[in-house]
Amino acid sequence: MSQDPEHKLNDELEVQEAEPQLKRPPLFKVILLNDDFTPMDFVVMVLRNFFGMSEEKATQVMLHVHTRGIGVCGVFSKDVAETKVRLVNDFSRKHQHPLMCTMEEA
Ligand code: TYC
Repeated sequence: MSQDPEHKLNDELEVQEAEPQLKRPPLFKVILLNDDFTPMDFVVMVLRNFFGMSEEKATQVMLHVHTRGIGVCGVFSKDVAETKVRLVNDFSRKHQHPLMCTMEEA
């Protein structure tokens, strides 16, 4: 048997265990901001079309944003949140409304 430390037998090898993979991927809140110009109907339409809300839920969220200044449209993975923010902002600009959608880590 070799005495060379580089050639240990298998049962003598030290094995470093992998760190447990416990971290879940971060989630992001997609947020709508109030402004004085975007029509309420347009905001309700955005919430229905981009966030799958019912008319009732969309109206409730729109009124929350209108009165409180800010509100959450939903919580998503980073990729999905980024895409929703971009689609909503592009859609608002296309219709010449200043509606602002943004995101923050949940
Ligand atoms: N404040 C707007 C108005 O009075 C309505 C509005 C609601 C705009 C929510 C943006 O995210 C918003 N027409």
